[in-house]
Amino acid sequence: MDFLEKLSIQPANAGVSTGSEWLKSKGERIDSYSPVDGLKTGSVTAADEHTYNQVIDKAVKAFHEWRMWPAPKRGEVVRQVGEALRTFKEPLGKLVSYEMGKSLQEGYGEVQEMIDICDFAVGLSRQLYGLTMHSERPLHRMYEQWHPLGVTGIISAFNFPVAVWSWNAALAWVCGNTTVWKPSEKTPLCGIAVQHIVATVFKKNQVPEGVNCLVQGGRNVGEWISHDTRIPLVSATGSTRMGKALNVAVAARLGRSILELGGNNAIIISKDADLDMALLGALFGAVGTAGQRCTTTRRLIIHETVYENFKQKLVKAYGQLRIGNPLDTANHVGPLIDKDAVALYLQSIEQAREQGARFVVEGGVLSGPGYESGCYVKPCIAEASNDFPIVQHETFAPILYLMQYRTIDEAIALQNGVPQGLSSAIMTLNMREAEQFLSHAGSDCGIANINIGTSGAEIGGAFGGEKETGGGRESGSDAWKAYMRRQTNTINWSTQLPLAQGIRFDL
Ligand code: UN1
Repeated sequence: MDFLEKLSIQPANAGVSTGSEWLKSKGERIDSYSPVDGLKTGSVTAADEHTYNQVIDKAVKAFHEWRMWPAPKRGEVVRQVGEALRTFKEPLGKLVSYEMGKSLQEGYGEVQEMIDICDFAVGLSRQLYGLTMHSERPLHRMYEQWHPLGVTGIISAFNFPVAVWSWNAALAWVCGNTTVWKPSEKTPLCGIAVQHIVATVFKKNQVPEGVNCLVQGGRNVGEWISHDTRIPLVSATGSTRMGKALNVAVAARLGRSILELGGNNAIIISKDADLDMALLGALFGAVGTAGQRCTTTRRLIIHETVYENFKQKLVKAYGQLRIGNPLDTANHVGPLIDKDAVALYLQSIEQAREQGARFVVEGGVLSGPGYESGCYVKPCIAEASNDFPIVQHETFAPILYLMQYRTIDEAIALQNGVPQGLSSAIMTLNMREAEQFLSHAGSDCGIANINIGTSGAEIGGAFGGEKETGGGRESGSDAWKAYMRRQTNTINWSTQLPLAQGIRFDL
């Protein structure tokens, strides 16, 4: 595994860093097992309270320096981080694939998202625009400025072990913030690799120690971050359960959070759809990343007149899927992250059956040569009703539910009829349906697509969703504003002091 060497990963790694420096911690050891072959890849030492506090103090101190760098200078450093990622795309993509279990192409794709967000952030560093306003008072000027906020906590999930961090970090840095990252304890080595890559660039540019911090650990470290008043913004990706707890803790201290939580994404397949296109979109959306994206397609809402035909096509396509080692590019579907995820998958299939679902493609765990890790499962399809509790719930596995509709209103109501609101799509060539779906009376999700599946969003748009998805937006568009504080300035260049609203206060 030469990629580990290329990424400076040791069998045992310190897990707490302020940039180039690594701190000795008495925290627990976290072992990383690959779901690809079940083997132990390495370990990291989690942060203990003492090293955690040292890191946050350093991040606060570094903020005071970093915020004084002109934003385009910060952007230049981020440009170089993008360049370094280009150099390391191959080994880092492989590590993502091996540690997390997604296909090699998707591993590379994830590193590409990191590169893309760096490019985006470089341009952004010259475009942190505020508005100017006309004052109601004579010889006065009003405008707003966006100032850096402070330390940004980033809590990321195993399924996008590096890209989601980069969406946050690249933006936070050009905005003048420092970052403290807690990667998922299921993919700790990805965090180590990225830390090394960024450290080289930061060192060369004399970026203060503390701008890019890493604190490995489990839930307790996440809790320290969410309660920590030194961290004005916490950006967290993960389950709705985690997000609800974190949100309460951050809100209780009136901090800010960006939440990117669960999805329960559907594609509506209209009678006017290009069915071949719909098939591809549904297939990648449902089985890509073994159903472990927040944007994974979990429900297909199919028009009754094309239902049987589409179902047959889908069943046939599932029959052709190759499940196996994700580093082998001939395979379509890799493993789930670990055995706990496999247990949840099996339990969900059981619950679906009990609640009345009818499986048209059966699930199951694969065994035998190549499947020794016990994490490879069969993507499955069930006909179900939208109101089954299991259908209302996000199961992070390749289980796809099919349902029928008659009218477009009914289809949209089904699509919206879940607690989550991340991604949605309609496959149709009918312009009226498409526009209705995108209208204020259409999809209630943060992402709504026409003739594209639910997953695979580009970094240029704001990424995130409504309802139990948490409401946060990351990545493109003006998502950067969440990482800054807005200040309204009024300047009087007259010789008088006129008051607003025409108030007179003469002596
Ligand atoms: C996630 O699953 O947390 O749209 C992020 C997509 C990817 C990002 C998914 N660009 O599927």
